[in-house]
Amino acid sequence: IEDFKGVIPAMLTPFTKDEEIDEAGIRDLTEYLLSFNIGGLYLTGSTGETFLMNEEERKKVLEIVMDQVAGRVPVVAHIGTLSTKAAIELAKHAESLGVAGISSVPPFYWRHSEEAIINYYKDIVESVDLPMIVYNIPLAGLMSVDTIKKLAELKNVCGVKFTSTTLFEITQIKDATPEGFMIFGGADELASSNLAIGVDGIIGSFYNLIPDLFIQIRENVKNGNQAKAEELQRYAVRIIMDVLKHGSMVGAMKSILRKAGIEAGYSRRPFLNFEDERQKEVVNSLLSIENI
Ligand code: NAY
Repeated sequence: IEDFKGVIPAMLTPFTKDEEIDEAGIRDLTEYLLSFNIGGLYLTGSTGETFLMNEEERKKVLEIVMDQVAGRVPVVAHIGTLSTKAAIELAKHAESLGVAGISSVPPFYWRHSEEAIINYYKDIVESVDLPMIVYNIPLAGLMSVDTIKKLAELKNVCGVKFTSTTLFEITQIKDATPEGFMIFGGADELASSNLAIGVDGIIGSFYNLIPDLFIQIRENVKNGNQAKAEELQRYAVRIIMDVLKHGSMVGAMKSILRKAGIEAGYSRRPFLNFEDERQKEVVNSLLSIENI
């Protein structure tokens, strides 16, 4: 897991037009992403439309990617779901495939108590021998720094992926957790800032679409050229906002990638796919930005 760092795409899951798992597309997209200097792949997370898949499908996607990657970069599998029992099954399956680690959102929807949430993570990490990256994201109910601190005390909880558009909590988490506890920035809008405050890596959706731009941002931060990193980040934010304004972010990104000849496939409903007239609008707005 120590090698899991830098720019890490939260990989899209290509589906066919009729919403089946698109094995060829998954393999193509994997190869495309591996052609950049990425630090790993984060599988079946929000960007991977994980909650639109059943458990068998989630396993299948992971199997295909693990086979295609063949050890070239570390893969972390998001195994989170509403039921501890199901999450453990996914975790064991991921372990059998040789992933570098697992990750999970807290169980959401029922607004569980802190105790139930901690038990959820505890039960998972005790059932496998894999590092766990806790996935803290407002969509699943943002956990407090104090809860993260408690989770960090569990065996094998090695880090947190913090997806928020505020920065200060990352510094609080750093202060509250032991040296070496890994922190991943999850908001692509804040990539340069997250890197500047010393996150181990950035995991996000837009590293499927414009990985090179974020790799350059990281290089500039690493080389002490923060001003250049900020300039590139401003450009990235324009692209992000322009894609987000269409809604159905994953559908919009896939539409752009398809147009660019990358077999990223389609999204599952209710996400929109922008394959009609609106595809032009999605793609054109991006192209007009590129000319700025
Ligand atoms: C995942 O599991 O797919 C992620 O890590 C995604 C993190 C993303 N957050 C959400 C809510 O999708 O990359 C970000 C996000 O799409 C981006 O910052 C644009 O807002």
